[in-house]
Amino acid sequence: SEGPTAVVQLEIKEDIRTALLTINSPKTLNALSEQIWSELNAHLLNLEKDDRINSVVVTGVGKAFSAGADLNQMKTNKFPNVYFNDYFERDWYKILPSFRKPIIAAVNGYCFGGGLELALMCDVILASENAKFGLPEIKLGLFPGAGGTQRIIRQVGKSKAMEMILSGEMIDAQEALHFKLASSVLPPDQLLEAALKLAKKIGKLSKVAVAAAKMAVNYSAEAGLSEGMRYESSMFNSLTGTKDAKIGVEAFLSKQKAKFVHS
Ligand code: CO8
Repeated sequence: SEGPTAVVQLEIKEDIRTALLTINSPKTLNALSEQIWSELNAHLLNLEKDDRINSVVVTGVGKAFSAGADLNQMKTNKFPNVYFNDYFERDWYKILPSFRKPIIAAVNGYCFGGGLELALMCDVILASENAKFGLPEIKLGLFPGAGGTQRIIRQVGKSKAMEMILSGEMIDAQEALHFKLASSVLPPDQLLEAALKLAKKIGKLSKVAVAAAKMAVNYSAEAGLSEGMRYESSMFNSLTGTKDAKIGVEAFLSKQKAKFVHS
């Protein structure tokens, strides 16, 4: 066959309406090569249109979720080719954050640099007990360049964000939990199960309501409170006109389980 072997594995779990994306490049600790980004993006673009899928779980093989940008590729960067190839503004930068369906990051180990920035673009982070989170770019004479400086502060607050970004030191799973970077910490052998369980719960709900909820929550990062509430309110009003909202409310009142039609 032509081209390099795929390094991002896609598994469609139709029964729970979930897609599992696994980064499988353990020899470089799942460092984010151009190939990994482009495979991730290609999968996401397909999954967004895939009616079988309501939510996505992303994880990594081996001892890392991802150790960040692929430094072998980064070392060949020169300003003109970075600039003219739009290295820091290309699709990978936009597809994940604007993906409409929920994405759960199941962080199984090292989650560094661009890897943490990838996790921060997801909606929920679940951490394994042996996960380690860090933004070590400063140690390379750089700083986080894929949303890290903007997103980490919203999770952990200024003091911890500055500590992580300025020192490049990592934090463990318990600290990540304490600073609200992760929503829970699980034994390594239960991490994926927990992520899929959450995905399954979401998968049973109205796809349109879930997508709207995700958009409304993410909008809080862009807007002030009154503008955000106007957005919330117009989204909410629109949702009341969906079939699913009718089905959901009627099912509750008649003490039955809602069977959503996702429209
Ligand atoms: N890129 C390429 N290869 C890597 C990377 C990486 N980021 N990280 C680890 N590797 C390789 C190592 O070179 C090593 O290869 P080899 O076996 O051939 O020597 C192999 O993975 C295993 O790594 P270690 O031997 O170092 O494993 P340890 O368990 O001793 O240490 C660590 C694990 C602590 C995670 C360590 O590997 C480390 O510090 N890695 C570098 C982390 C780092 O600096 N990441 C930040 C990169 S910069 C960045 O992410 C900027 C993002 C900007 C946006 C980019 C979008 C694409």
